[in-house]
Amino acid sequence: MRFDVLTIFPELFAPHLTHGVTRRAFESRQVDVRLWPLRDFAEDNYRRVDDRPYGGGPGMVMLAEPLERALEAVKADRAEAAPAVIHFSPTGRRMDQALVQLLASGPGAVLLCGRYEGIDQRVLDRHVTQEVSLGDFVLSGGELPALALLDALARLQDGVLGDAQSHQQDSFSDGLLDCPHYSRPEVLPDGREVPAVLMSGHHADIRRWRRERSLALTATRRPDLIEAARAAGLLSKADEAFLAKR
Ligand code: 9D3
Repeated sequence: MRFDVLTIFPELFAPHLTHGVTRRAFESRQVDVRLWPLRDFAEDNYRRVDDRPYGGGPGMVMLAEPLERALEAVKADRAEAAPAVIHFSPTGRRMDQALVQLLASGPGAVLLCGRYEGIDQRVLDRHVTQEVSLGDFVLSGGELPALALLDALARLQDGVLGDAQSHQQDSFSDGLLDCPHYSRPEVLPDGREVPAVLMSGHHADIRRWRRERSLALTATRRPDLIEAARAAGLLSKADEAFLAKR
C-alpha cells in the first residue's frame, strides 16, 4: 500500500522509516511512504506556505494554493481516481486499531499534516475524506499522528514481527489489554521475584494465568473493552467465571 505524506517537515519522517522492527516494511515498500515537501509547492521566492488569518486573531493559517498544487500532483501520481485523504486534526475521530486494520486492507491514502492554527478550510472541504485525531491533548502538528499511523500499519505487515503469532496476542487484537511480562533475572537484587507460575513449565497454567491477568487489568482499567469483548463473543465460560468471582 502507498501513503503520500504532505508536510512542511519531511525530515521528521526519515529516521522512523529506517529504524526498528518496522524498517523492513518501509524499505521493502510493503508500506510505500512518499514524502511531498509542501514548501516545494509554494510559488513565491520565500517559499511561504502560511499567512495571517482573515478576520484576525492569533497564529497563522496554512495557505490553500500550495496545498491545492501538492494535492493535484499527488492525485495525478496515484492509481485511484479518488484516494482517501486523511487530515490529522484535533477535531477528528480518534485513531484506533479498527482504523489501522481498515487502512491496512486497502490501497493506502494521502496523509495531510497540518501545522500552525490549521489549514484553509476550503482545502479541507474539497479534498479530505476523513479527519483523524491522536487523542485529547494538544500537539503542534499532524506529523507525529501520521508517524503513529504509519508505525501501526507497518507492524501489521508480513515478516515485521518476529513471531507471527504476536499479532493475535497483542493488546487490542482480541480486545483485551496485554498481560505483564517478565525476563531475567528470576530474582532482582531487592528480592522481587517472577510469578512462580511462569517458572513452572505448565503451559496450560501459564496460558490461563496470562489470560486472567489480562482480564483483571482490563476490567479495572478499561471496563468498556470487557463489554466490547463480551458483545463480540470473545469471552469464554472460564473468562466469565473468573470475572464473576473477582
Ligand atoms: C492552540 C490552538 N488550538 C486552539 C484551541 C487549536 C489547535 C490547532 C492546531 C490545536 C492543535 C493544533 C495542532 N494539532 C494537530 O495538528 C493535531 C493533533 C493534536 O493536536 N492532538 C491530537 N491529535 C492531533 S492530529 C493533528
